[in-house]
Amino acid sequence: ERFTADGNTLNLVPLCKGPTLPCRLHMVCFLVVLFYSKDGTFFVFTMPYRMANGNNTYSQLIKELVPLETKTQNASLGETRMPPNTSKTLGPCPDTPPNLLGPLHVEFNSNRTLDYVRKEVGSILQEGGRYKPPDCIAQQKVAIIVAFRNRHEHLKHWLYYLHPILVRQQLDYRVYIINQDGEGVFNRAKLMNTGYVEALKEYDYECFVFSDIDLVPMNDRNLYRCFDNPRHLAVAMDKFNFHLPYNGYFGGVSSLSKDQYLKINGFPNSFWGWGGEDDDIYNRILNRGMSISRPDSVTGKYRMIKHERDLHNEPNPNNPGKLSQTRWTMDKDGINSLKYSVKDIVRDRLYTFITVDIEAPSITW
Ligand code: UD2
Ligand code: MN
Repeated sequence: ERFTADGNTLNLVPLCKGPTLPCRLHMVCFLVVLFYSKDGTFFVFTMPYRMANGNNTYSQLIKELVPLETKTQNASLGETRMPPNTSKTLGPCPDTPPNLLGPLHVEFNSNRTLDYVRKEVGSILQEGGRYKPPDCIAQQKVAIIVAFRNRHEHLKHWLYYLHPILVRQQLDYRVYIINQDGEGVFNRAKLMNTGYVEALKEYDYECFVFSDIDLVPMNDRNLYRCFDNPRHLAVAMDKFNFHLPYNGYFGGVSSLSKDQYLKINGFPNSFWGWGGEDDDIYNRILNRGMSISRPDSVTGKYRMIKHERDLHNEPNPNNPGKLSQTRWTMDKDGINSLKYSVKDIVRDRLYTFITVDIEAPSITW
């Protein structure tokens, strides 16, 4: 007797009629499957699906971080209570982080509050938006730096997606939101310079990732680390139909090691308003004999949160003309000429929020 039609009802458990041996075996198998799936080890079935379709839900994503969370707590307790030699037994994290998922489902329609994000991912982080792998020594110490003003709506989505990704990537990292004070003209590159200096005041970072607040990677194999050459990470954005808009494009998200950054004298401070600063950085890199490293266009996919141009970040008509001068300006306009003052530092669970006065002019063009 197998699964056969019995009148118009289907006999689904034909083997289980009374306490016979086949019946018991059947029940045991059923319970074993139930047990394993509850335990989270059912991944054999869910993983290929997620990897193929990028359809993992956020709760799945977070669930898989829970063992890390427990380890983090143990590790931090361990650090204070155990003798120091325990930390010496940690080996380096592997070149390829083992828990990456590949393609990710990213959408910005859900209502997410900062409190909700804090509840979801806050427990795996330390104050200031910091994480450090508990079970191995991270390959790089990375400061994630975001130029910011008045984009709290984007900040929530960005934190919601980025933290689990960065945790999976086994980085020793902290998130710095560099908030431009006042109503003057916005200056993305100068804010990034400011973030570089402020980050180095508190930790010995080797690598700096500079990101827009509205860009979320769609693949966690796009590593937020530094490479042999300055790296452009946002190579395939939805807004550019998942292609590079032009060969020398360096906008969105990039990473530079401390050495690479110093070699180009950091970023320009003089690009006020929208546009051009990323091209100047690109020129600086080529002028110093380096090239651009990039992920492939599948790994480098991004979604940008749709938005209007902000107030006081209008395109500056003076910026494009400056690009032919980079070779001569880059040595005197950069990290060596940076002037700003810190107004306030807030260490939230999800980020370090630094408000800075960068001596912004009001629009003069
Ligand atoms: C493009 C580049 C960006 C930069 C910019 C020109 C993409 C995806 N990005 O961005 O890297 O080169 O052109 O300057 O092509 N911001 C605020 N508040 C403001 C204004 C800007 O927080 O009032 C920050 C925020 O992080 C934002 C970033 O600056 O993501 C870039 O500004 P944008 O998003 O308005 O410019 P967009 O999308 O054209
Ligand atoms: Mn944008």
